[in-house]
Amino acid sequence: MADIISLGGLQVASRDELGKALEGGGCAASSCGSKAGPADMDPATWAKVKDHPCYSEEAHHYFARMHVSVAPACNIQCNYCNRKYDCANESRPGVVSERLTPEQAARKVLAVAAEVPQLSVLGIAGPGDAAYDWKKTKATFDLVQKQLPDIRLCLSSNGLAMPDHVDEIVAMNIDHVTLTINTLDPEVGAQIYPWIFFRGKRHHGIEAATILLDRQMQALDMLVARGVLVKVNSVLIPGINEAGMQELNRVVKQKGAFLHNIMPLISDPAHGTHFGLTGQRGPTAAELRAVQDLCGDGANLMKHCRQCRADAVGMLGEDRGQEFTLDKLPEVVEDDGEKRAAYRDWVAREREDRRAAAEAAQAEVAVVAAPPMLVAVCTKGGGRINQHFGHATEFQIYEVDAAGVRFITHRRADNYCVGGHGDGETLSEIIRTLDGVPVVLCARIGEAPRERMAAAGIEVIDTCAQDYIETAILDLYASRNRRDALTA
Ligand code: CLF
Ligand code: SF4
Repeated sequence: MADIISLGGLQVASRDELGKALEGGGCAASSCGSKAGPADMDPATWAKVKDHPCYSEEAHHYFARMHVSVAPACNIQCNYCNRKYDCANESRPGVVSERLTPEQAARKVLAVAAEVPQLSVLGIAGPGDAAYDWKKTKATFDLVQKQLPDIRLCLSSNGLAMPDHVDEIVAMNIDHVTLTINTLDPEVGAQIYPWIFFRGKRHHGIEAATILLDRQMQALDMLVARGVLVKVNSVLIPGINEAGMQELNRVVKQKGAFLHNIMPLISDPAHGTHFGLTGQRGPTAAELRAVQDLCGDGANLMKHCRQCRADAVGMLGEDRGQEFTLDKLPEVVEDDGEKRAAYRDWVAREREDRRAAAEAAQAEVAVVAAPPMLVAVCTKGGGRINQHFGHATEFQIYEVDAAGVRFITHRRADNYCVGGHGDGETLSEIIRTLDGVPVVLCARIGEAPRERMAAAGIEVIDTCAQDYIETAILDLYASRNRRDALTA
């Protein structure tokens, strides 16, 4: 008898059926717009990133991560952090995650792996510092590696303790490490870090920032030299560190960082952080984009970060953490990895198909001489336009021109449709959120919201349901420009 494979709400009888079920009933055209694909790097690096939703923009359409919050101790103070909450170097501030022992965490990872075939990475990203609270980090990773050798391990740190653990990190096959580096200038650092605790002593001001920066650079050099992929996170703090961001980007690229993730400061008095209480604001979307654009020639930028929770579970942009809280975990979990293997086979085929179609669609726009266009997309994952407008809680924003299609950012909004009814106030908010974006592609939209969006100057198109995102955008851009040329 064929094995039944269950994926979310789907139950299918074979790997081929799993593929079909995930593809949906849509058009066969496909594309891959991610510029960082196998053609852009050596095979060993591609093998490390192809299933990692944070290190590969393309992979974030297919793969899920989960975090476990096991290492709460921290050795520095950041002015954007309140220790009651998650580590704001990687996660959304003002959120409290469920703290676990290494044994509880390993049980949770097993339970999630059995239910979520997209799971490819386990990360430890606060609260606290995974390299400083090392014993708990290591114990967790050791347990998980024994049970689930196909799950990649990933950790995030402020870097101060990191040089002490590089040998173990390499020995444990942890091949993805995030270092948060906010500045190269100790005087700027002193405005971000009031103190650090290093080698049994507390340091303040410029002295503290100098030690931290030296250790961060040492950690970056050591990890890169040992073949670990390093992502550098930088929290963009207007008026404090934005002037040095381009130089920071250049230096981390020169030192071999794989990605640079420039994240907006999220500051709110309710979070009780120094910056929140003293009125330090975060950057606007335009300010963040301007800094990212300045860094275009430096380290590859990550633009799809969702600043997720320290106990997040699922695809980036979704959080299934509440389905897997400690009280809901089964005592015994059976997992043979079959569902994950089937899913990965399907993704490999799907990616090839997308790439072939992308090349064809790209050829159509290569001759277009027109300004770039922004397009918002509603998607549930799989790289397809497969979400109802009313269900979208975020819009993925792409830019297209003759050079091709590029992911720019995501913009969050409450979903318009709740309990089968549209909410006019939410629609007004969505219109504000989509400021400057003239077109939305979605799987479906009702007539009433379509008309209101059109009145606000935003066209919503639902004739490309289930198409691959990049192909649909390229086709739209090419056909618009053909039409404009005919009517000129
Ligand atoms: Fe987690 Fe971070 Fe690893 Fe990803 S998250 S430890 S690298 S597995 Fe990813 Fe989340 Fe952004 Fe982090 S979207 S907050 S970058
Ligand atoms: Fe908070 Fe993370 Fe900074 Fe520690 S490293 S103070 S947990 S933001």
